[in-house]
Amino acid sequence: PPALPTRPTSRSRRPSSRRSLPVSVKILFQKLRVWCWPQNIQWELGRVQSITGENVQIILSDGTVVRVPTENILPANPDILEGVDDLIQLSYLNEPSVLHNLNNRFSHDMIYTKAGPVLVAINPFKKVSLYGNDRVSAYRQKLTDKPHVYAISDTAFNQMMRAILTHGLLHSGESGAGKTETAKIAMQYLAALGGGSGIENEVLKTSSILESFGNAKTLRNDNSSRFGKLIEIRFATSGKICGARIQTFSFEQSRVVQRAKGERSYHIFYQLCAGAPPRLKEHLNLKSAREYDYLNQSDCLTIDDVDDARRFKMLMEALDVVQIRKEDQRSAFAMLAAVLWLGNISFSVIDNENHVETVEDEGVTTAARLMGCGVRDLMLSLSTRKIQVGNDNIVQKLTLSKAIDARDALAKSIYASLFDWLVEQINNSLEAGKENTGRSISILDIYGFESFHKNGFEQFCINYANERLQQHFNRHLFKLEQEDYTQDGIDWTRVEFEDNQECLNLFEKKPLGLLSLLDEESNFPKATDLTFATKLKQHLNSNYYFKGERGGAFKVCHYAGEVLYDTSGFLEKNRDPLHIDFMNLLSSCRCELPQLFGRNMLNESKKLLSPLRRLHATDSQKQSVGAKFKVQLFKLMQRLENTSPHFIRCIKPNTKQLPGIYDKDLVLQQLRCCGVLEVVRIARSGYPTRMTHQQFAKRYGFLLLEDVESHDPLSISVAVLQHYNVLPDMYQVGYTKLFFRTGQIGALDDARNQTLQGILAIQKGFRGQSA
Ligand code: AOV
Ligand code: MG
Repeated sequence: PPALPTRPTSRSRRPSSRRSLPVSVKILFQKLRVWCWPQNIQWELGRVQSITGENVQIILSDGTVVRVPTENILPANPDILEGVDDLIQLSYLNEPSVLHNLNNRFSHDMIYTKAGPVLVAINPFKKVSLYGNDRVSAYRQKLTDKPHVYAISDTAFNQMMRAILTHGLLHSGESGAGKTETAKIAMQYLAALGGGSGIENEVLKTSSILESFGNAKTLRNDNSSRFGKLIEIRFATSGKICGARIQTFSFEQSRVVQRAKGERSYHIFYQLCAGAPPRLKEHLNLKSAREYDYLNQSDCLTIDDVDDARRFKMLMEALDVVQIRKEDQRSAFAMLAAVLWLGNISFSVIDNENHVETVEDEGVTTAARLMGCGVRDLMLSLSTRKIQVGNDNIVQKLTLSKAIDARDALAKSIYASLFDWLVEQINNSLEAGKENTGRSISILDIYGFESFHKNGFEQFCINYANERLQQHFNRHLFKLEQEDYTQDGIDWTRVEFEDNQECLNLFEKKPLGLLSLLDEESNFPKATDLTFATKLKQHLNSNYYFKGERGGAFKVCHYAGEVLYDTSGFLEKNRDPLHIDFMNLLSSCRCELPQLFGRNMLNESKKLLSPLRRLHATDSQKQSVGAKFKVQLFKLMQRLENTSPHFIRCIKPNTKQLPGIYDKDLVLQQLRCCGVLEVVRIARSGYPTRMTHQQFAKRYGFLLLEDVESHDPLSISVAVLQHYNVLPDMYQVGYTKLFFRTGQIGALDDARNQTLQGILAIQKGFRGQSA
């Protein structure tokens, strides 16, 4: 059998029930269109010329003739099915056919394709003429039914207005696959649909604000989201947007102080340095980006085709639109500058034990001025630590590395607090005094799955979140769907799918899961990243989804591929240490924002320190970064459970971020990971429409034009189906429900509408006569 093309991160250690090789063509005959696998490179399209025993001679599209064993052949779809809108329509559903169909569409800029209930979106990496007012109105007026984010948003909107109140548009895909862009396009459509109140403009502007503060250039994506976002757009009974609420989660703080070469910190820093107007610049003592250590360390200050100064102007306008007061804006910029200046603070070693003092220079004086605290206070809190011994306070000098860690921790938490504050301000403006009708469409856009050469704690969290989201996808499209069939007793052959529950267990199990073990080790004073790695190996090496590696490394078999994690920094990042001295310093600041940050942090830590709390401490209150992350993720999943989901799978066609390149292996890997073929298989052989016997009898029973009152709902239902000649393989009768294949209910509804119109006409005529 053909070796399946795999990427280096293929899931070689997983059980491969789903990955069974495609069944080859059973009946071969001359001129049959087939896919063949001649040289173990890729699938090629050809026609059968002759068959001798186990070998087949095939003429490829370019005229070459190859001999291929029969098991390396799969049926190809007829010409007429080239580039179909929905993969359901393919006669032969195999990997080369699906790849070919998507490629065909992609090369004609048709980047959207339906895969049953799921929308597949392939990133074009260029402007495509699929958007704008004309397109929006075409979808609104149902002049087109081509697959599109507009179409899926329209469906959600209509369902929300008619029956189910809450919906979710859930974007998933690898880093750089187009989740954020697609989410924005969906938002634009909803804003056009529910526009008029003016609030839609505010909603749209939030994206660019949050992108400035929460996105950065990474090696995978020039505009990579480093936080997760769920924006709930609320609608009035009239269908107009009446408010919104943003929930963000797990923000990548470490980027503020360090990151890989070739990556940038958050866009806002470069935008501020490039675009601040002269007076602001002077007030903040702002220099160019290259003069800040926090920015220049990763050898990357600009992004091709991006004008940071112009972006800053746009940002200031957007901040006005969401009604952030000018003085608050200025305080926020001051905090950004303070973070940058903190990074330039240096220390001098004062004894042979490596203890340090803070150097009194431009860095520390400017940072202190911007934060509104005394220079001496800041210098002291950076280089010393107060500890309590019995009833006495002792001041301890810090070593160089500890002082640098402390400085970085302060910078990170100021930035993270600023981000949270910003989201809160935006929410206040979006929610203020708005009615809540319960109608909403939530749009989920998180950071995509990441696998770099070196993967740290950040990737560990990001990929864990993606694993959870994949579980949600599986549950809805495979588990719940099929459970419904079997529970209702209909005849159904199960479609297998790759369940990722085991991998989630590896993360979440107590006490022997990755997160628990990490917390345990983080609480242990003498532990190091290496002892953590050893502990993992000790307890988890028999787990199928885990593999201990040399040094401090380990591998996890994610649904989207194997990832090698390096444990260095795990413990420190999980502890997230901000010393109480800093909290006190912040809450004593003269400027409003740092005070606010300090107070919030103090409140949180007080919660932690109170003995009663500690006694009842649950996971959420232990507050390690990993544990907090898990709680946030569960809260998010809970909210998603209460919405009717619409899935959008974004696909990255190449890793170069370039238009026109369709890397088949890369696309195939992503299609496999998210189980696109299986979804189509279920959709094709499944029964997407279902109604209880009662519902059906009530809706269609009157069509029989006879006394239906005396019969039970099931008998009426079956009589209707027979009367309208619905073929037996087009529906199934379950214990409580009737299940229909695609399109069947549409035909019945047509008949119903005709009859209703007939009745109406007769009534009118009758009324006309009597007048
Ligand atoms: P992501 O959200 O999935 O990655 P983005 O939405 O940021 O990916 O997309 C990456 C880049 O692809 C964008 O900056 C655009 O240049 C381009 N792009 C995506 N979709 C489209 C489209 N429909 N039309 C034109 N260009 C597009 V990450 O946030 O890294 O997981 O954490
Ligand atoms: Mg994104």
